Amino acid sequence: MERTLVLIKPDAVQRGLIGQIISRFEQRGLKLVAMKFIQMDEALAARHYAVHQGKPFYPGLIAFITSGPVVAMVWEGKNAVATVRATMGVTRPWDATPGTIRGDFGLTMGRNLVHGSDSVENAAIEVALFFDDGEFVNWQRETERWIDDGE
Ligand code: IDP
Ligand code: MG
Repeated sequence: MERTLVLIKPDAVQRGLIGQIISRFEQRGLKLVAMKFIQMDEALAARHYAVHQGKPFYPGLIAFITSGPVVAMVWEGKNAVATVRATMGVTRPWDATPGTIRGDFGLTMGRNLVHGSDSVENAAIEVALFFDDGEFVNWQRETERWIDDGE
């Protein structure tokens, strides 16, 4: 079963959109297995956005992601990585399809509300960056057979 990291970024927290954003992933059928409300420090931000180091927007990105609290979550399900990315919408909110999080709530790239891992490989790395083994909740969802066809 795939797992992926989602961050509700500081802009979405400040705008009071935590509940609506979590609802999108819940409604999609993904299963929440870990969650915490944290303020990221520079070190964590630098590790999380290491691939963007050296790019012109990097300093602004680090300043933004550490500017206020974020909600960090791990969502589980078949094709969880791709499903989260599709639910979020593309990076540039002006290109994001209405009905996606960025397409419904976003206007600019530097305030695009959510982060989601972009590959299964990166998801494993990012999940481990934010969560220790003991922070996952192993629970049985009673609606599972109405969501996952078992194929
Ligand atoms: P993603 O969040 O959709 O995966 P990435 O390309 O991984 O997009 O970029 C990480 C984050 O950096 C974006 O979500 C966005 O907030 C910011 N970002 C990316 N490119 C730019 C840019 O050209 N200008 C400003 N911010 C950018
Ligand atoms: Mg990315």
